[in-house]
Amino acid sequence: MISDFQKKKLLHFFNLLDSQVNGYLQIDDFSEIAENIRMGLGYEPGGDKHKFLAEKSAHFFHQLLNSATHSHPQSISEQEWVDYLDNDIINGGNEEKLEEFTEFIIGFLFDMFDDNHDGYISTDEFVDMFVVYGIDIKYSAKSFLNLDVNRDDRLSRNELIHAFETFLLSDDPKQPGNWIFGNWE
Ligand SMILES: [Ca+2]
Ligand SMILES: [Ca+2]
Repeated sequence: MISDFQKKKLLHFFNLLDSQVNGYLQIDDFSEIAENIRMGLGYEPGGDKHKFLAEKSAHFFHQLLNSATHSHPQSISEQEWVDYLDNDIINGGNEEKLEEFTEFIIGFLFDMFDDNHDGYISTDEFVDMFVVYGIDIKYSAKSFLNLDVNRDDRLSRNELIHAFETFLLSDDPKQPGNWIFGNWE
């Protein structure tokens, strides 16, 4: 069982993925995100960049749909999301599955936000994530500093993987990794 603190973080994560705010993760949430990134970065509709974002985003959702138990054919509810992460990923007792899921989430963030494909999330790219997901921007600097362990002003894949694992597993509100998606409080 996850703690109330962990649950709070998982719901924060769910709420940001649920762009259309209807309590379900559905394909529209993910096409909207691809579209918002496209507009934010000024890419042409239907162009290669847009296609890349739209395909990666749709693929991400379909992978989630394949992994989580869900009662409606094309949606994952808030409770189903929490149950999936709690029972399968966090407390499933399968280290490999946890690693795979972490790679999957961080891979998705890189596909969406590592705009210059240098293998790092810069401060600007990190701010893009806040804007696109409607995360309160006033926490972006604090969050970035918490995640940038080696203080080189960019977030590596390892820094994000480490943070995301903390976000999922830790029951300590003081851990810096809790800040990967901004203010969870
Ligand atoms: Ca980058
Ligand atoms: Ca760094």
